[in-house]
Amino acid sequence: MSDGSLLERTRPLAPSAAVALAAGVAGVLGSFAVVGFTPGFPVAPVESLLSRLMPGAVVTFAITVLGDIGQELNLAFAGTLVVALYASLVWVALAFRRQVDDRLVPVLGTLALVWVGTAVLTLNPLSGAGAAAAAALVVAVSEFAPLVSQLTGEPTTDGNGRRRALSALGTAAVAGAVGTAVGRTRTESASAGGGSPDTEGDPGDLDLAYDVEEHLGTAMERSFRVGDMEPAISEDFFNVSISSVSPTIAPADWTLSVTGAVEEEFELTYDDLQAVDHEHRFMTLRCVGEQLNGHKMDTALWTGVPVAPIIERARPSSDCGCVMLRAEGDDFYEEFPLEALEPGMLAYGMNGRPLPRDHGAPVRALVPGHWGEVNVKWLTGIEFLEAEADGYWEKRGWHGTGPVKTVAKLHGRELRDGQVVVGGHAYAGTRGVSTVEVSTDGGDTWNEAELTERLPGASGPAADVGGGGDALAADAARNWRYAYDPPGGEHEVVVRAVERNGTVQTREETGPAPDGPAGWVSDTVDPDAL
Ligand SMILES: Nc1nc2c(c(=O)[nH]1)N[C@H]1C(S)=C(S)[C@@H](COP(=O)(O)O)O[C@H]1N2
Ligand SMILES: [Mo]
Repeated sequence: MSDGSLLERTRPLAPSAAVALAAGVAGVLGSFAVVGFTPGFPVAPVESLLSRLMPGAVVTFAITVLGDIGQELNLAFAGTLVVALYASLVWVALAFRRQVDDRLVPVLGTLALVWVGTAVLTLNPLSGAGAAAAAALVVAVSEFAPLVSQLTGEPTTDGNGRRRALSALGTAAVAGAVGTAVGRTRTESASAGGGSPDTEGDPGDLDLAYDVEEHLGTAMERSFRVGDMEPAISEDFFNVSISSVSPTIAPADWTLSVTGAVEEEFELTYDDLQAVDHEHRFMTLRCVGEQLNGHKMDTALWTGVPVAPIIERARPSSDCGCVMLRAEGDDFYEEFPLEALEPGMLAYGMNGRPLPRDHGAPVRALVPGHWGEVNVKWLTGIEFLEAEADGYWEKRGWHGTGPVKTVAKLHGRELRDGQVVVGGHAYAGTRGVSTVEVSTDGGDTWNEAELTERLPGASGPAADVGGGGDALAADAARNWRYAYDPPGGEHEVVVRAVERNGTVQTREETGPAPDGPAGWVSDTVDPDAL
């Protein structure tokens, strides 16, 4: 039986498709092995492109109805597209095999096509090499496996197609498993301090470990733990980004450009930021797209520098009083009043460690009392505008550039000494929470909950510069809890926060779109189920 016989030429379609598909999957995991979950991963640009092209209404539906699953589906779809792309490239390489009678042709063809395809997608030759090598390995095994069996005298012809397909699948499975394992460690090292593995979570890097430890200790003391609720400082800080794969920016490569309608345009480096006095601030972030009693509201101790001196140095010259923050890494941008940015900070530390990659390493903006979206991560530009403009989310129909809405969440419940205890977090941005009221009869009667002391105010050498030099945190949530004798059977617990000026949290319910969820959180509590 020689190559190029009629039988070889008319080999059934299915095995080739299986080989192409297996090679496609191996290709994706091969690139993952080399670059991990970083922008070099070919699925990343496809996913970003899909989210960018998606009509605002579809994105809003996904956010409000599907929640995080929407983004996961998008990522899975992007992955499928890349597998399909690789499979078609491999298919082309396999088709050549029918023209040119050489087993190396589809192997080399796969190498070249997949490498170029990935490099075009990611501009990352290394990622392309990983993808190409893995895909070509699968093709090589499928090409040479039948030859090996022929040499060892096994019966061939009938089984050839199936053998090709099976050996391809087997190779893809092994390459895939190795690729996944190696890629995970790659992702971890990329996540460390914005790209340099050496700085991974090393508090010493911030040169402030002692202060921070003390602050975090205080925050833990000012926490209530009821059932599943998180303490004052979140252990699992939420994550919202337009791309599933976070940009990777090493501190040494980072610059911040200050441009636009200003007297002086300039650029700052990471070292420039480190050279000026820092401050620590407890601040809460809340996402406009979350559900009313959702978990996209968290508090951390942030370390960085006040924005005010940067604005002063630039000397804004337009009447607009508006500013655009930009992140080149994921092409995100948000516009909002300059006034809101003035008391803000540029953070490079979070809870005593370098800012994690997924939270915007090396530097993000923090805008007190405003919805999460204007707290731009991977910040690379502050542009002072002549006229107002829409941000990324506003172009998609959201209104998330204003102050956060007030909310009291119900996240914990338990039985303690025969009493029901409920608890949660209350937040009113910079308006502050003065009391939280709880009703255990569906809203007929109200009782005052216990509140934790407010978290400490900004500290560190720059604490006064940002206007945050008060003794108490200007923009941090507080914990509440309320214990009561169970009324017997299921009952409706309703919670509402009262702001410092006496304003009671709005009762009227609205969904998250377009300007954040409103209403009182209400939930059924069944003491017998606790
Ligand atoms: N560059 C960039 N910054 C961003 C986003 C983003 O997608 N890209 N998401 C915003 C949104 S919608 C929110 S709610 C917060 C979430 O911050 P976190 O992921 O650190 O919790 O980041 C904001 N900053
Ligand atoms: Mo958000």
